[in-house]
Amino acid sequence: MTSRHAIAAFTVALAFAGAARAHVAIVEASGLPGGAMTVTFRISHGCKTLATTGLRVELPPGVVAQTIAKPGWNTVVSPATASAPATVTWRGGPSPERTADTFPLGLRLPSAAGPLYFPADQICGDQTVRWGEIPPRGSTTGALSHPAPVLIVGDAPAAPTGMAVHHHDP
Ligand SMILES: [Cu+2]
Repeated sequence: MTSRHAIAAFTVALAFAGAARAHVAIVEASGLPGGAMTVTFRISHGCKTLATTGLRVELPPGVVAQTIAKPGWNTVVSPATASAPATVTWRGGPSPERTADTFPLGLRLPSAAGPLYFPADQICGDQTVRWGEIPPRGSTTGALSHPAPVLIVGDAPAAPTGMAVHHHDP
């Protein structure tokens, strides 16, 4: 194992460590620099007692998105402006309060390695829950209460984050 591989593997391990507390997260742990891939944003439940009616994610600079049809939902990509990042917004559903749901998106990744954060707003009618916390460089999202979804760009193989089971007190 080269040191470059070791670093990538370690970074993916950090991503796994953060996944257990992630409530809105990207299922795939990693992707290849410059690669095209389909990622899946997963919500674990609604906003406390409310059903989910929308999800909006901010795209990191250098990431290009292509919508993928999701039955019952309308998906819109909005380009970046001088003051705001590009976003992808899904509207539809609703996804019931205690139900997980998945939102697929095609991505073209930048060529630089490193973590990419996708701050997200989970929309439940007129309420919004922000999943936008980004950890200090080199640390994990594990200690954050509302971490942003993260994808690691590196040369480790993609692997699921094992977040199928999710439990906490609301
Ligand atoms: Cu949760």
